[in-house]
Amino acid sequence: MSNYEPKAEHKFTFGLWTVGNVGRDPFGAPTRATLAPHELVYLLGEVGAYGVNFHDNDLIPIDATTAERDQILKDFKKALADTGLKVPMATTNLFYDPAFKDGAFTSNDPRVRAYALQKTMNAIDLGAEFGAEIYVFWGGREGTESDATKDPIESIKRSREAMNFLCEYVQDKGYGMKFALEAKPNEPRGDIYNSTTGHMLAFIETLDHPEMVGVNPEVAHEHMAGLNFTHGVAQAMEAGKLFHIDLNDQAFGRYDQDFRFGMVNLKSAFFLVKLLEDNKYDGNRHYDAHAFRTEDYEGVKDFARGCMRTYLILKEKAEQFNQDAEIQALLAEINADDGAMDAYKGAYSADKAAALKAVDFDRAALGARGMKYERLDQLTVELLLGVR
Ligand code: DIG
Ligand code: MN
Ligand code: MN
Repeated sequence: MSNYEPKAEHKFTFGLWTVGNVGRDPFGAPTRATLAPHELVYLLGEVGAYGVNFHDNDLIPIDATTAERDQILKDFKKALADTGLKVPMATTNLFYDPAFKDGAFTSNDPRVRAYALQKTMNAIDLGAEFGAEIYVFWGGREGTESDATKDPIESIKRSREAMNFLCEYVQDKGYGMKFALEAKPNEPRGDIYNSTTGHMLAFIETLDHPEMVGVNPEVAHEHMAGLNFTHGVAQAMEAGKLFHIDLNDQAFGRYDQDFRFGMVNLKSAFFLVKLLEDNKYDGNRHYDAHAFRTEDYEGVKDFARGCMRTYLILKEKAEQFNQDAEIQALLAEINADDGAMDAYKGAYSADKAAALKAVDFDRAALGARGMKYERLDQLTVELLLGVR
């Protein structure tokens, strides 16, 4: 039996808000006590995580006194030193406080927009203090319930102005951080701007410093939009913009469930892990997920271990897929190329276009070919079921 124990090299990380989730939901009170940040670091150390991430207010409550802040930071730093955990990513809570009820960077109130910039600069400073190299932006409140309230083009401009300002702040401070933008289609707002990873990739290209900015796709959020998560991640990866990733799971057509990785869609989780591993993704594997509300903290540890074990088991399945002789023979046959079309590949030329227009294709034969995808997918399913 292989060893599915997490190691630092796997770069498995969790946010304080994930294992620290107290089980509150819109219809129920917390089912778990609140643990302090340093207690959560020890919990993550116990289960074998590589790193811990935080929103500014996960670590320092928004109304903390200076003395409280100093004590929290002292305890947190000691826990990091004791466990060896890193802080690879930080982010800002621009969604919980009532001040952000109408958004942060896209709020209709210019004082809120300015306060959001101030809060984010301070949170960036805090992340830099712990060596965070990735800074995530999730605009949970950047949106509308009624489009009577905001001009969507003005909202794009406000978002761009904020990102340009904050990119230059990071450059000015010499932090060397990169930004990762996280999309979500809705919840908590009726509709959230830049609703999918694809929207974010387009938005990034309109910024003054696009080289500093990538994406942080989340499984649950793309599933909420009814999309194939692996395809979105592939597009970000191919564009050199996969700066971070939020792993979890999510049934389609549901509110944001943030389930344990692989809990719902094992097959799509397999293709995601295969994509990341085949392409030697070297970023953090962040689990933005939380345990069922039914769990105590032993159950939270089960949740965290399950996230990491499932990833490692699927990583082994991907290696097995790549070494499976029958699967690989099928893929070779499916992708066979006799070179007959080589003259028409690659960049355009007038000669190439003229020659291609003169080719007489046997359309019936093209349509009659059996692709053997049923066999290939069945072999994949049987590999995942453990009978290959
Ligand atoms: C929710 O999916 C968001 C926030 O938790 C956080 O800002 C971001 C970082 O993973 N994900
Ligand atoms: Mn989510
Ligand atoms: Mn997330």
